[in-house]
Amino acid sequence: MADLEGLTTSIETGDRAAATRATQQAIDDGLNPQAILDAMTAAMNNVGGRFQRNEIFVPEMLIAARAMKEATALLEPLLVAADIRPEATAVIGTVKGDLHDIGKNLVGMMWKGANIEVIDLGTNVPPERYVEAARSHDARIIGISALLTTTMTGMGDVVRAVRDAGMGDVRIIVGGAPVTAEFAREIGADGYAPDAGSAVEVAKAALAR
Ligand code: B1M
Repeated sequence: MADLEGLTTSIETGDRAAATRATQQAIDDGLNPQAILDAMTAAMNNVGGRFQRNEIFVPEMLIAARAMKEATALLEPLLVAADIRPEATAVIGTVKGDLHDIGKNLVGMMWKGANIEVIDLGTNVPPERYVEAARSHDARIIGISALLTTTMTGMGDVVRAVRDAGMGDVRIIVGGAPVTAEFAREIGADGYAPDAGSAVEVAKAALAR
């Protein structure tokens, strides 16, 4: 029987086998994918809090992140609709200097599920790479993720690089834990999403403009 609390605990402790088992069980039992994802995200929030209180350190964060990644990979097919022609292409990446990619990957999955083709540039992406990829893939959306207060300022560099390249019709959407709607406005982004679910609505609204 599905055990979402057990799923949270197994990700928190970095037990990959238990995390994937619990995820598969929850899927097989027909639980709502969003509820499964919420149990996983709760684990990462607990991990973040414990890191802040110096109860755990980077290696523990890393093994929790690995367990989360393996577990979310099982969820991906449920979040992605198959066999439909993409409405638009988006390139997505985590900003230069930043290696966090779980949130970015979730946004990518949700966009795929919303019929947007996603070109994932990975992490530590410099501004010129977003520009080149958007141009070569004829993308209409650029998604930038940042998890660190020290790297979020780099999002402004990406916006400038895209505008300087004369790509005014490309919509830039930003997000990540330290990012706010006000910050997004300040740097001239076209949209801000606080989570992967709302990133779909924000992308659709940006495409409709
Ligand atoms: Co890091 N880390 N980390 N870390 N880490 C945080 C972010 C931190 C808040 C922990 C803490 O202190 N409580 C803190 C940042 C403090 C700050 O700047 N304010 C921190 C730190 C300090 C660091 C290091 C500097 C630690 C060190 O080395 N001393 C270091 C930096 C490395 C670097 O990037 N250069 C570091 C390293 C790491 C690991 C590598 C160990 C690992 C990342 C592994 C990986 O991603 N592959 C890691 C982890 C796992 C975390 C926490 C625990 C979890 C992040 C996560 O995956 N959350 C995190 C604490 C926390 O967030 N509670 C922390 C789950 C994920 C689903 O949420 O990414 O927020 P999130 O994504 C959400 C939304 O933000 C939004 O949608 C997602 C889903 O709903 N969203 C978007 C994200 N991107 C979006 C883009 C959009 C729209 C919405 O549009 C394009």
